[in-house]
Amino acid sequence: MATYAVGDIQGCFAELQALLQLVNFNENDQLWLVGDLVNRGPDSLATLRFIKNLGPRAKVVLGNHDLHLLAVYYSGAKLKKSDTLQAILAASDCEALMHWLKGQPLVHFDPQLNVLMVHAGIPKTWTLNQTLDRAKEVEASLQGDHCVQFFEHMYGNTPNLWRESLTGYDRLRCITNTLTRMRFCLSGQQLDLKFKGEIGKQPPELTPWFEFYDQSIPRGPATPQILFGHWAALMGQTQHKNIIALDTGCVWGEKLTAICIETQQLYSTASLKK
Ligand SMILES: [Mn+2]
Repeated sequence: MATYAVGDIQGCFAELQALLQLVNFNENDQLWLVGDLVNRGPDSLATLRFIKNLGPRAKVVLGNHDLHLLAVYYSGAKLKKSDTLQAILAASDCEALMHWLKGQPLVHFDPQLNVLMVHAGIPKTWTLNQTLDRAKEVEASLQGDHCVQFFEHMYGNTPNLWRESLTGYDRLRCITNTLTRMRFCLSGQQLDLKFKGEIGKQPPELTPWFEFYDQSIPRGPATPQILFGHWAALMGQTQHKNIIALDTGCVWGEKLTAICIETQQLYSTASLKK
């Protein structure tokens, strides 16, 4: 049995199939997905159906594009010009797919493997248990009776600095933005949420979240490995062996990447985008 974690698919279903073939993915294996299963790419509907049908063999965390799709479906959020979500919204099984997607977590932690998966990243001040608890606050809102209100309040870049005293939708928005949209932070840990580019080209006041995180975590075997996506411009490079970036820009014409968690072997298949 092997566990493969795959970077942002964003509807690149053919590349996902090619990658699974490359690793000889079989019925004893588990598939982890770092989120952004859908949007911008050509076949988000087939991607969602395939992963849902894996049942308990798939572990998914939600990304910002997945949450956007849910907000469009549940609260009538507007589609953007570049969204490629129409086929899902028109599908006969749309409701079942959305219900399944809405039930997925923002963070997945496997204590046996000692691996934590999140779409964007973890702030340096959040312990593992705090991270799981804060993710659960958002998950409870998504899965509860008031998910429409959650989606109506989800969009926005503020508050950009986490504090425990935050309440209500400001608190849920800050947790959601941190776990699903963070890339660069200011020195005081404020989220930037605007600059998406390569490291080295950012404004001087910005630092990647994982540099702060790496400086703050205790060293040793108990520290979980972090798997994340969301940041195609990194092309898999963080320079930290326990912080693994899996988004390698398949939807932008680059490649789709997976890591076998047990062996730490990386695999990738080229984008089919013309
Ligand atoms: Mn993303």
